[in-house]
Amino acid sequence: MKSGFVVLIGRSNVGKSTLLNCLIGTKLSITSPKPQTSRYLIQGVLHHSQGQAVFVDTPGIFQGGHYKLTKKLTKIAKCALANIDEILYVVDPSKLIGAEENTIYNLLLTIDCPKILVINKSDLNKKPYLADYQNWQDNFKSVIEVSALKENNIDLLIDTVFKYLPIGPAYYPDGQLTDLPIKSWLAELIREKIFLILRQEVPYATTVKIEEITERKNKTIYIKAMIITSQPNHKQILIGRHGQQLNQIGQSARRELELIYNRSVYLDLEVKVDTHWVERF
Ligand SMILES: Nc1nc2c(ncn2[C@@H]2O[C@H](COP(=O)(O)OP(=O)(O)OP(=O)(O)O)[C@@H](O)[C@H]2O)c(=O)[nH]1
Ligand SMILES: [Mg+2]
Repeated sequence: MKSGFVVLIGRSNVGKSTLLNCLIGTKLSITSPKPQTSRYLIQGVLHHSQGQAVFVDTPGIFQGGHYKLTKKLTKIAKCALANIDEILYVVDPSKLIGAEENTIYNLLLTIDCPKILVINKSDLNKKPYLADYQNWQDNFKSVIEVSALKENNIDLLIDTVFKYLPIGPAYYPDGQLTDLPIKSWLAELIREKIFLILRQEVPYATTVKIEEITERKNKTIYIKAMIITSQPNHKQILIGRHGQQLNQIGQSARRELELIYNRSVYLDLEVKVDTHWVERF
C-alpha cells in the first residue's frame, strides 16, 4: 500500500479546512469566512483502496496582522512542513497574488517533496487571477482546479495525491479518521460558532475549553464548556444582552451536535476572562 503525510498549506481563507473535510468526508476541521480561523494542526485520515493518506490541515500563513496569535499560527503552519511526503498548496483564484502569497510560494519551492497546486473555489463565477496561478505550473507535479465547497474534482485530486505517495505502512488503525481528541473537537465546534456569530476582533481573543462530558441517565449528553477571552471588555459582548449572544452560540453548536449524535445534548456554556491564554498558547 501507499501512505504518507500530506500537508494542506496556504493563505488564510483559501479553503484548506473545507478541503480537508471534503477529502475525509466528515467535518473534522472548523471553517468560517473570517481569516485565521484554524489554530491547530488537524490530521484527517483517508482510508482508501490505494492506501492511507494522512492529510494535515494547518493555520493560514498570514503576514502582518496585529494579533499576538498571528505569529504563533504562522509558526505552527511552517512547522507542519517538516518530515512530510507531499504538499497540497491551496490557493484562491479570486485573490491577487501579493507579497504574502509570493512568500509562501517561495518557501514551498525550497521544500523537496512532491507538490500539487490546488486551485480551489472553481465554483466562483469570477476568478480574475486564475491564469496567474496556472503560470506556476512548472514548479508543481500537477495543477488541479477543485471546489471544496461543491466537492468538484475531488476524486481526481485524491488519485493524484496517491500517485505521488511512497509505499509505506498504515499510520492509523482502520476506521480512525483523526488524531483530534473528542474534547478538542467539541471545543473547536464551539469556537467555530463564535467565529460565525461574533463580529470583528472578539473571536481572535477567544479560546474554548471543555470541562466535562457526561452521559446522563436519559441518554442526554451533558457538555460543560468554558469560553475564555483575553479581553475583559469582550466578556459582556460574548454574553450579550440578557445572555442572548451566548444562547445563540450554544444553540447553534447544540443543534449541530444533536444531528451528529442523534441524541439530545445539554450544552452548558460559561464565559471567563484570562488575560494570559494567548501567551500560553
Ligand atoms: N465559493 C467557495 N467558497 C469556499 C470554497 N472552499 C472554501 N470556501 C469558503 O471560504 C471560506 C474560508 O474557508 P476555510 O476552509 O475556513 O479556509 P481556511 O483556508 O481553512 O482558512 P484559515 O483556517 O483561516 O487559514 C469559508 O467561508 C468557506 O465556505 C470553495 O470551493 N468555493
Ligand atoms: Mg482553516
